[in-house]
Amino acid sequence: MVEAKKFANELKQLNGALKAAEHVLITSPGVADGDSLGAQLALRKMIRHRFPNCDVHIVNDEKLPQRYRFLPDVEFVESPETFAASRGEVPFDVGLIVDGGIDRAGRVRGYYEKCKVRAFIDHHAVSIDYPYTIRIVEPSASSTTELIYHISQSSFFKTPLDSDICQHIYLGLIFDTGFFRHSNTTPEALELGAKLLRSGFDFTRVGERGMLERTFSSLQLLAYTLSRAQLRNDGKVIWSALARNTLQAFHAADDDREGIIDHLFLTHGIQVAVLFSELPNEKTKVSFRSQGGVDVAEFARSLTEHGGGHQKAAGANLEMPMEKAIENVLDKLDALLTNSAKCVQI
Ligand SMILES: [Mn+2]
Repeated sequence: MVEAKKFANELKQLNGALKAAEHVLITSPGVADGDSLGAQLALRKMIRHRFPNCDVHIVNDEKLPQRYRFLPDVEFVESPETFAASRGEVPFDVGLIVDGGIDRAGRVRGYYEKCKVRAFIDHHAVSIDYPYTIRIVEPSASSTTELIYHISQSSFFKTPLDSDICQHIYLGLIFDTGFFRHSNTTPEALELGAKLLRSGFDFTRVGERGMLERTFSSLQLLAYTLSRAQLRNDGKVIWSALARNTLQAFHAADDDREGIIDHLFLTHGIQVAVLFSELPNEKTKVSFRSQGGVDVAEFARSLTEHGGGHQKAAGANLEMPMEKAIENVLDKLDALLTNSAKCVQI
């Protein structure tokens, strides 16, 4: 249950800092996804409503994926290049990072660290140790946009729920819950979905364009990767691999890999799905999905200390070429499944 009251002190502090601020920075780590982008756009709307004279910039280190460019206000999302050219070195007063920590904010980290007030708003249970000035973290929120919704409706901000902000919040909700399917789909998340729909935006369009639509390159990449999938361990494991030259052959971008693992995972009878993606410099990204019997977060951590995620969805970046990673990871997974099968028999 998400309650803004729980963060009354933090919200008071945030409101005070924003009131005194001229220049505000909003960012998110890594490549924007439906939740991190929705959260940034909704937050911008909230701040601009309460403090119309405030100069608010959304700056992300990575390029905004094409699929989100239909959203309202998306023209306000900047990259460090365009931003530095238009603005120069004027420092920000308040920096806000949403849906993940500052450790993965890339080039935006420098701007954030110079802010007098550094706020962190997130729903992930684990976060890095960083001296944030204001920390609003609520793991019971299905998505960061659900948390932003409650902040925006608190007595400090009272943001009107127009159809634009409702789209932003809705995109985060459907992205992080997988269209209200994953275990983080709480009754509150569904009730919020219903409330947002009442603002009258085209939710079919937001769901299809923001979540399901693929470019033709990406569709071909998906088809190719699925056609090369293999079963293993009596059909309990399904896996496939994506080489960099395959991406190039289909003129596909890195984020075109999005969603492939979910197709593998939804194969009847499997327990674990694994997708290997070749990275530059002889590194390999490995992603896992599990039906629940195998804790893939624990397994990912056993591969490297930087591995992790959730029990049913996890990943790791391995410092080895893809061929070696495939052999290594699948052997270890076989051993794990064989051992757990023995345990069940006893
Ligand atoms: Mn999220």
